[in-house]
Amino acid sequence: MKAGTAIAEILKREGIEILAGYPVNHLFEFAAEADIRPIVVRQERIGLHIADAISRLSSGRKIGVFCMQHGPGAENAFGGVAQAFGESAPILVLPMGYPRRLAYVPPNFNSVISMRTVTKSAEPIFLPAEIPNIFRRAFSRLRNGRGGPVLVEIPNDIWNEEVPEPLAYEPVSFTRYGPDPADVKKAAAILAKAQRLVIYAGQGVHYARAWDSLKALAERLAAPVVTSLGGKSAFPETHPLALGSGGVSFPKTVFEFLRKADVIFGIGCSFTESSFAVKIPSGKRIVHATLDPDHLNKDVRADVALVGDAELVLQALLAELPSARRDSADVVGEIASVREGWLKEWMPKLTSGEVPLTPYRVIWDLLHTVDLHNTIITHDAGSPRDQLAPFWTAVEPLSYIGWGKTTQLGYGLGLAMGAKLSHPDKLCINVWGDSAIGFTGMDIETAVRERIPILSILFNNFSMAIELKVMPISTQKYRATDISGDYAALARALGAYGERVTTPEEIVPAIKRGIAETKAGRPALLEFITAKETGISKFV
Ligand SMILES: Cc1ncc(C[n+]2csc(CCOP(=O)(O)OP(=O)(O)O)c2C)c(N)n1
Ligand SMILES: [Mg+2]
Repeated sequence: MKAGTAIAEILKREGIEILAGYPVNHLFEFAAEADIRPIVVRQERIGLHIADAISRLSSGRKIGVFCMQHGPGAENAFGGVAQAFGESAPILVLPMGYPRRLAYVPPNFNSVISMRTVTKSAEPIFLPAEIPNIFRRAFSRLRNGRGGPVLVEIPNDIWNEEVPEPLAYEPVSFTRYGPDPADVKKAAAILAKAQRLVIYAGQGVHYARAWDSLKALAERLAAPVVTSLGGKSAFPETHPLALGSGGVSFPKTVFEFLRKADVIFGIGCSFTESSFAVKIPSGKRIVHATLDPDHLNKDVRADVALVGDAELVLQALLAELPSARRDSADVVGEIASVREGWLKEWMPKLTSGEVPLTPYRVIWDLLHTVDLHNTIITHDAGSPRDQLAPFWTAVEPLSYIGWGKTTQLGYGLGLAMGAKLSHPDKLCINVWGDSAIGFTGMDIETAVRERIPILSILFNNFSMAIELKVMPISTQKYRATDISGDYAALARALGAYGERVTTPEEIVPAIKRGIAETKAGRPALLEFITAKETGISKFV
């Protein structure tokens, strides 16, 4: 069998149904022959972001795959691979490579060499007969341990070479690993004795599908739960013990409870120090449970470390802890009162009748218009992230795609498209600003052409508002932070539904029209003309 046929057959056996990418890469043809649907994007980053969402929303059970050309395609894909690396998203990246005799000759771009710093592993194919071994290694890395892009470079001169038959490939298995029982005992003792325990849940809870166990532990210990941005929606934010998520911005509940905590239990998180993660206050006892031992004592020192799958860790702790539930009345009352005070302060913005609109009013109206149980939403980089995350109430696991280890403008569109491909029956939304659309906006055409009816919520304030405080002189002297565009018209020109909204009364009706369009199979972009809002919910 031909090398190309063998690779497509391996993908098929691994359950791959979609191949996102940008030509030329001959895998498209071999894969289409094997009934794997191609999604051809308008630029490489978007395809990687689509693959990223496919992996995330299946907790890594269905792997997102992306292919691109050698040279320019691979060069242009670097950003998307780096974003997935920052986010630990397990995606399979399949660049074509220069013919083997030229692959290591400058100035040819060699993906294996150049992307090694942003991949979990990167391996070239030299011998067709090795294809099953190479992909067995690749899928094992994708399915086990902490995620990240895994790259296999396919030289352009290998496609039609022979692979021995029958093809020796069986899908690889998942393996979970759990914590040392001695450490579980120590951790349980600390958690049981804590006076003001806070649970900090990261995206490892999503990958382990440990949502029920997290809830059981929080309820057993009457412990409030904060999530990282990546962990958002791992704990229902309508639960009386929910504090909300921590990023650049966060609800006051997050700040108050972390500040007053005596013990913080991190589960499925890296505790990475980042501008996009809430600061972990010093002087706390830390119990850190993570899949990756490399995360231990990286940015935050752990008093007790638990290495393993979040579900196995939580199950082990639940078995070790006293089975009686602690009374949660006091802590629940305290959370409710802090939240109430905080929301009261924000209510004027959230319900503002101002023109230009405040983005907060749009977010608030959106939150109260959609069916939260059937919605998946993601933010973009910059202000829209910081405006949306504290106020969006995620009720179902994986209903919020949060991110922020690195934050490339334009990431949200591809994520929403990957979400819609994974869940055609759900409303999939990306919320972005007029800077973000500048990066990936042309791929609205991909959403139209590939029948991926997402709802795009755009805040157009004709500015990079978040940079106003950073660039006051350049703004005043040269208007360097001004940008402009008619993005509803752009969406229409690309075949989507596009509507510009300028008044508060039109917000909800426009959202309803947008949703109706998506239900009829057409992507919709609602362009809200907003103020240059720079206020965010933040406490120090
Ligand atoms: C690729 C990339 N380049 C630069 C940045 C830095 N950055 C973050 S937000 C932002 C501007 C955001 O403007 P906009 O999306 O219009 O939101 P606004 O602040 O105006 O509400 C910039 C330049 C980034 N996140 N990603
Ligand atoms: Mg803007």
